Amino acid sequence: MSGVLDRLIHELSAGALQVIDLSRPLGPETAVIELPPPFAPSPGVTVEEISHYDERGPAWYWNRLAFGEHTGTHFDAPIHWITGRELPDNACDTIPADRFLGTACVLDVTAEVATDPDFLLVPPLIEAWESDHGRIPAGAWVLLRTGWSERTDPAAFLNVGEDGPHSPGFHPAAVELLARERDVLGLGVETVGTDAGQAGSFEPPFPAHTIMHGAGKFGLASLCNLDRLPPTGAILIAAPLKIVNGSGSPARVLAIVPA
Ligand code: 23J
Ligand code: MN
Repeated sequence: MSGVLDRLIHELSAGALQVIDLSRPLGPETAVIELPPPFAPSPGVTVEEISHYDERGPAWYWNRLAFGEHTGTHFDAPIHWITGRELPDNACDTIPADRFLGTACVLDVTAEVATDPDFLLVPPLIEAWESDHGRIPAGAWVLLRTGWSERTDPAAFLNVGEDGPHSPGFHPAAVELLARERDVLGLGVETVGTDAGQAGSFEPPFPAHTIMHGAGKFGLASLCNLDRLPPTGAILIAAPLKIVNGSGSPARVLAIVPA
């Protein structure tokens, strides 16, 4: 029991470390982002049986799946956004696999979001978090805990009004700080996308996509169970399918935490 990997397995089986599933179920009920016309819509999930222990396959059951790359709990690759289109190793199949693991910094704005669904994380709140927990290290995932994953009803989760969706996210200055001065691995959120609902009218539009992906960084959307993570110290595993030229992928996102 000397090596770090032996200790990891021992502590997992002894219950000193736990695996937390940060992924939501992926199925026909999964709510997908609603983009206004003239933009092409996200298609949602369809599941079609290929066989079910029947004449189509007497001893096997399997399904044909269809969905957009950005569906449910999913990973955003830099190639998703025009700002990241020319970067090296910017797609699901070319990102080096060691970048699918990182430490997680969890910033809790649940109380603020409870009274303001359009709440945005701003730089002073990042600095306040750092004075409590230490500087966000390079290569860390920054996870925004909002409580939004408790909205299991699709309409409440998307929260679309006449003036578009209302959901929390990051102020452009916060994204700039995290991308350029902290050199994070990426941003993770409980909402349908990494940008706030109203972010289409920000400057720049969709800063969590425009700035992060332009800097070669990633996104994770529709996470859950962030309330089960410590502010620091969790290890996150978030690997997209190895889709050739993929802009993103549903992912099983896991965290390893002290029990
Ligand atoms: C496509 C267009 C705009 C946005 C998105 C997708 C996402 O949020 C996403 O899932 O990456 S804002
Ligand atoms: Mn996405």
